Amino acid sequence: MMRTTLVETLVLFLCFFLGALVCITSATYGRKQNYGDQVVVRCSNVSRVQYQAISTQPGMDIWYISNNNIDVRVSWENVMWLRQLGIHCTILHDSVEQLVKQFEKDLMVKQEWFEEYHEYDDIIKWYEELANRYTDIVTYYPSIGKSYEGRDMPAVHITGSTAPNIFKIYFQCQIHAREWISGAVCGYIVNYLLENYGNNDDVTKLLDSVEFIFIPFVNPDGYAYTWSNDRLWRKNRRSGSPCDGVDLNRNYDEHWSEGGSSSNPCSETYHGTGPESEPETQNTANYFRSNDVILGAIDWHSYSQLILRPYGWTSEDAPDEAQLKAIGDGMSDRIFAVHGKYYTSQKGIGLYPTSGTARDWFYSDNANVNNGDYRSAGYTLELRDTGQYGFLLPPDQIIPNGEEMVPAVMYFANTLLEDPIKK
Ligand code: 0X9
Ligand code: ZN
Repeated sequence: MMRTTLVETLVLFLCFFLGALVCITSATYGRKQNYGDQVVVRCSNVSRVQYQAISTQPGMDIWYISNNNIDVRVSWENVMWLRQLGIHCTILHDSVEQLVKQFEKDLMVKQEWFEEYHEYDDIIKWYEELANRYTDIVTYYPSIGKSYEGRDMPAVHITGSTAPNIFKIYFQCQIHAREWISGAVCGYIVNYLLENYGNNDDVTKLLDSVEFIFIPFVNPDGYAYTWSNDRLWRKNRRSGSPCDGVDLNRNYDEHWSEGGSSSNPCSETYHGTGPESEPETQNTANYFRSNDVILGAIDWHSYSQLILRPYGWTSEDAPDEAQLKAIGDGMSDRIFAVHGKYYTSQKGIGLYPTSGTARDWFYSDNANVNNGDYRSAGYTLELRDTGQYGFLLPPDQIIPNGEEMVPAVMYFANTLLEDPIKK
C-alpha cells in the first residue's frame, strides 16, 4: 500500500547502516501533505448565521464545538476571511505542521500493540491472528464488501453462545479517517472481551447472552490515506471534481441532505450524490440490515468526549428519548468512574445539526426493517480528548481510553438486554 520514494529508500539505506529501529518507522510513514500555512483558531460567540457560513465554506475544517465557541483548522488566508465576517477568533495552535510533527515523533518508537497506532494491513493481520487464536468465540468475516478503492471491510463477531437467535450489539469504527483512536479503542475492546471470556464472570456471562459485531474499518481507504498522504483527511477517497471524498457520516439513508451537510464536494461534510451513494455506506447498511436482532449500535468517533443520541436532524425528541438518555447518562457515569474523564451525554442536535448520520440511521425504520419487534438504540461516541491534541491523540492514551470504555460497553449491552427498545 505504501509507495517508497527515492528519499525514503535513501533513509532506509542509512538506517540499515545505523541499525536504528526508529529510522525504520520514520521511513515507512510517508506523509505528503504539508500543513505549513495552517493554524487552529478558537472563535467565540459564534452566531447561528456565522456558524452556517463557516460550516459550508470550503477550507474550513471544524474540529470542536462547545456552546458558542468553535475550533477551526484554517489557512492564514481564511483567518482573514473569518475576521471580515466579524467573527472573533484567537489562535489556539499557531502551527498545525508542528502539531502533526510532534504526533509523528511518538509514532517512531516501537512499542507494544496498544501503545502505538497501526496501518490498515497490520491491523487486518492482527484481527486474523486473534480470530485464529480464539476460534471458539470469534467468527471472522474477511470482507462484508469492498471500499471505493477495493480494500476489504472485515467483520468480527464475538459470542460464547451457539443459540441461533441471539441478540446482537453492533459497533462500527474508523468511519472518519483521521480519528485513529476510534479504530484503536475498538481493537482494545475486542481484545478485552476475548482475553476475559472464561476468566472474568461479567464478561463470560455477557458473551453467553449476546453477540458483538465489530466493523473495524468503515473507511479503510481514508485511513490508508491518512498514513500515506494527509494525516488530517476525514472523508472516503471517492475521486471527484473539483475535490475528492464523501463524508460517510452524512451519507446514510436517514433524512439525507436535510441540514448540517453540504452539496459542495470540497466541503468536509459533503454528503455525496445521494443516500448510500458510497460503497462503504452501502456495505455497512446492508450488513446491519442482514443481522437481526440488533439491540444497540455505536458509531465510534473522536474527539470531544461525547455520548450522542438521536436525533441530529431535528430537535424533536425521539420516541424513546427517556430510555436513550438514561443509557447515555449511565455510560457517562461508568466512564467517569475509571479515570475521571467527563463525557457529555446529549442529543446529537445539541452539538450541531447533522443529517444522514450513521447514528440516526441505526435507530431508523429503514435500518430496523428486519429487526423484528425491536429498534436498535443508536449512538455516536466521541472519544478523547477535548482539544489539547484533538485528532492527534498521542498513542500513550490508547490504553486509558480503552480502559474507560470497557465498563460503558458492558453497561450498554447489559442494559439493552434487560430492557430492549421495542418498536
Ligand atoms: O460531525 C460528525 O460526523 C461527528 N463529529 S466528528 O468530529 N467525529 O466528525 C458528530 C456527529 C454527531 N451528530 C450530531 N452532531 N448531530
Ligand atoms: Zn468523526
